[in-house]
Parts: sequence; C-alpha cells; structure tokens
Amino acid sequence: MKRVITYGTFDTLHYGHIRLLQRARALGDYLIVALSTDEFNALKDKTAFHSWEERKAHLEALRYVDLVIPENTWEQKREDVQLYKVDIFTMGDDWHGKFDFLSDLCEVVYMPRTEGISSTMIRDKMRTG
Ligand code: C2G
Repeated sequence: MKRVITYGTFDTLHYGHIRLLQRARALGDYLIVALSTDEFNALKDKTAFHSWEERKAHLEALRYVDLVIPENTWEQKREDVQLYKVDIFTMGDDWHGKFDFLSDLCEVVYMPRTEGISSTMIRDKMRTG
C-alpha cells in the first residue's frame, strides 16, 4: 500500500485540481489531502470562497481522494508524513523545490500544473459575469 499526500486550498474545485489529484492518486494506492483551513489560508494571503467543510466535502466526493485532513501550519508536513506513513509527497510544480526538505522521509514529486484555469480566474469571472 503506497500512500501519497498533497496539500492545498482547493477552492472552487476545478479540473486543474482534479487532474492534480488524479495524477497524485495514480502515484500510489491511497491519497491523503491536507486541506488548508481558513486560518492557514490567511497565512497564505488567501480567502477561500467556500468554507473548509464545503471544500472538504467536494474533495471527499472525488474517487481519487481517500482521506482529508486539516492543514493548519507550514510546519506540519514532516509530522504528517511520519504519522500517516506517507511514501510520496506531491504538489504542483509551482512549488518546485520548496518541499525538498522532506526527501529524507519520502519521495518528493512535483507535477506540471494545468494551465489556463485557477480559482482566482473563476472568482473573477463570477464577480464580473
Ligand atoms: N494546481 C494545478 N493546476 C492548477 C491549479 C492548481 O495543478 N491550474 C495544483 C497546485 O499546484 C497545488 C494544488 O493544485 O498542488 C492545489 O492548489 P491550491 O489550492 O492553489 O493550493 P496552494 O494554495 O498552492 O496550497 O502547503 C502547501 C499549500 O497549502 C499549497
């Protein structure tokens, strides 16, 4: 059982997120998503449109996601990897290199982002119509 973990806000879930989660799950047999809380989003200067509970429900509806846990801090990743016995940590390559410090604990894989879609773009379109 190869266990994979990824982190993010996953606001206004879109096909860029879903392709990321699909590829992440395909790296192993079990995918954990650490979902940014609203408090942690504030640390990322982000304000999600959907609540944490709504974003969690969206992710849990996907066949690629096996478990959703809260992401509260930048520092929790090492503990999460050990606690959940993670074999592979993966993120989109906009984070390339940023989490290499985990490579003594697990494999670190950065995957190409999906171009042409973002939560910001969706929110702007929702605002302007
Ligand atoms: N993503 C993607 N393609 C897009 C948009 C997002 O592949 N068009 C990926 C990102 O690279 C990331 C994941 O989807 O791996 C979630 O994206 P966000 O919700 O924007 O996550 P972010 O704010 O980058 O949070 O501790 C890490 C942070 O919590 C990452």
